[in-house]
Amino acid sequence: MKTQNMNRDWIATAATLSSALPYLQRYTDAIVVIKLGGHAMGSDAAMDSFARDVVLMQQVGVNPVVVHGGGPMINALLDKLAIKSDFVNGKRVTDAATVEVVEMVLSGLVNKRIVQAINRQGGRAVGLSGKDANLMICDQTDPALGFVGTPADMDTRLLRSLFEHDMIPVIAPLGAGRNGETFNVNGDTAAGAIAAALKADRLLLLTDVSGVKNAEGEVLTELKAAQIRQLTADGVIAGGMIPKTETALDAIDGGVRAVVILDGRAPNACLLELFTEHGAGSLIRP
Ligand code: X2W
Repeated sequence: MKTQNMNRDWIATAATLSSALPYLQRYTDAIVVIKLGGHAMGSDAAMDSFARDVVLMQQVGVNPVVVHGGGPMINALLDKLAIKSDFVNGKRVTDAATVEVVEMVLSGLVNKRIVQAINRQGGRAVGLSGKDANLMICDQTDPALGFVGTPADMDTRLLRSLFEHDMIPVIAPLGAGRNGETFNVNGDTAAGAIAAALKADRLLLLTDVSGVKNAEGEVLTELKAAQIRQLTADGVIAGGMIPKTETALDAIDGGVRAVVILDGRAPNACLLELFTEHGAGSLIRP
């Protein structure tokens, strides 16, 4: 027998769906690039929940693109192989042995885990790296970093043809060099470059912090690019947040309409951001 409580739950569900209508309409045909960092990839249950959100987005007319990291997973395999690894300004110093491990872990293990999770929720995800169809041709960032690349020439035709077929690109942050090299690209940098090349409506940077904070430690829910520059000059934005805010500013300069830095560990973080009045994390606009 059905109880009244259950009825009340259904009524609440229907009300939630109804209140989402203006947001669903706003995002029809929108391109939303989602950066899933290694630290934001938790348990299988959390991955399934993320995958469900991505499939729901696609189902309601958004074109989602997932760009992932996997720094902790690369560290784990480098440790097993007894290969030492250092970071300079948030970028991994990448020699010839290291770049092979980076490609194996990112394009292999991590990429396929995400693809499979999305497909298990009824989506059709396709795993790629920046090498596929010349999506992301890179220049060397700095000889001192070895095989670390900066995205230079982008070709998004493959992504657009996947959108036409309702397929969801899942992209590992590796790029080809002009002389046959493999370049390791910081995941945030890759997501920003792909979002800019697509002139995306939103870039969601899913991380393990709740957003950009002011000097009092409160999350700022809406910021202009100029405020980011000021907070950085004042030393309020510091440490690991700097690569995120730099990516956000570059993406906005490159034509992305808005960037959101949010906690990917929060349940349904992407849905909360896109389809409710509440939003989540810090929204950065030009
Ligand atoms: C990163 C790529 C993975 C990444 C690395 O080797 O760790 C560089 O540092 P997260 O999980 O997003 O940090 N590449 C050049 O960015 O992973």
